[in-house]
Amino acid sequence: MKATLVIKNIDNLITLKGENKARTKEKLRDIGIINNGIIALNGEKIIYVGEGNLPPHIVVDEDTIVLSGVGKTVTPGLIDSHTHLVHGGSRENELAMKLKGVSYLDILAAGGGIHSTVKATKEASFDELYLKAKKSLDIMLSYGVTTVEAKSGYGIDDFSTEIKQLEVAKKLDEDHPIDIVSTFMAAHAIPSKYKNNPDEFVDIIIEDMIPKVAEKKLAKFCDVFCEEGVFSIEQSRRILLAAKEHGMGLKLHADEIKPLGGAELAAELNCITADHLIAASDKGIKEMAAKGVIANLLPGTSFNLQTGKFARARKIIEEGVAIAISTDYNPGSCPTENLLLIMSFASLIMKLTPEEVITAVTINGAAALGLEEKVGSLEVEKQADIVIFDAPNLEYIIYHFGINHVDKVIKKGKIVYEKNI
Ligand code: IZC
Ligand code: ZN
Repeated sequence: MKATLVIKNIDNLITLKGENKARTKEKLRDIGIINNGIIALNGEKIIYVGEGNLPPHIVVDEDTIVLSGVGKTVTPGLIDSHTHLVHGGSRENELAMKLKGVSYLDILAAGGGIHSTVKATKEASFDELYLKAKKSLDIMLSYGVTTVEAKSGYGIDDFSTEIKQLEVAKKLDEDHPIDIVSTFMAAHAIPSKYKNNPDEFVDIIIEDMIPKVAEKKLAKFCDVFCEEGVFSIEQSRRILLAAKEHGMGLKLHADEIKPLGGAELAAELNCITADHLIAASDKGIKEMAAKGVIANLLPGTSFNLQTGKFARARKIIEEGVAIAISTDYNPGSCPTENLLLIMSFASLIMKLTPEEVITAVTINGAAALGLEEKVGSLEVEKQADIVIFDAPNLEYIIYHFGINHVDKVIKKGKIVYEKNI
């Protein structure tokens, strides 16, 4: 078979070879490294992964692009499985309040926070939202990210804005090298109009919005911000059960700030992920392990909220829960697209090993989006989404933090980003 692209003499080829499912416990550290590795692609697919030279049945001719992997570390394309990508405006005005100690939930309760982004997103045109999100995707791609989840949630009761966000994400999925997976999240804040009767808004989400989003096939998943002063456990349960009936996968912003029992609810409903989990209880973590719910950990948000509290990642792993790691890119609680920085936070602050971190942003990130059969590891037949790092080993990428070590990004077999130095 003809190879269209080959990377040879790769110092550290990190394959993540193994079962196409979220990895737990010691399997989180089994990342399938090949020294002096070689990988061959044909079109969008991987056709060979091994050590040394290619076997005779893989044909290299004058049309084959051949790249050197000397001094390089190669990984699967990184997956950012929790972002609020499409939004208008930004919230740097909150910095002064944060520095004075005003909390995220206090800013929200005072009508700021998410509500100010709702206003900016309503006012922005489709094209403005598209160009802003595209700029973020270009940054993400430069950091080695090849698949991104994007939530709506800045229209809340204004359904046309929710749809506008999802349609922007859909168009970007078509136009941009990065694959985008959409999540419907009108349940992101209680609109001021429904402050005194939030259940009425919950009814609207269930009866009007979810059926229409499902019919238009605009979202693979549904998510709820289950938090004190936002959506209660009971309201979150009702919304997610309705989404399930309409064929959507379930996600939950669980126990981010207050310990409401979000982890327990995610387990009860068989959510694909429970995200944040900073205040998750021991019981909730155990129940997630029993049900195979993936913990999506977002240390950049803890850093930005300045509470000093991070998810208990080591405990979560010990209990047998699979972990993913994401940026949570959003204009309020984590305004960065830089997944590499978040990976360093996951290691340096949450005490994850580099092996656990890379697994969390590749095969486990893929599983967090239901894409584990297609991406997340470098194996024959998988989609050729690959990052070449200008780094001698994985530890170096995590340890030498805040720097972009990406040399090239390959998406569906094509070089889509190259560092220009
Ligand atoms: O805009 O504040 N946590 N939702 C829940 C967010 C953060 C995004 C935001
Ligand atoms: Zn979020």
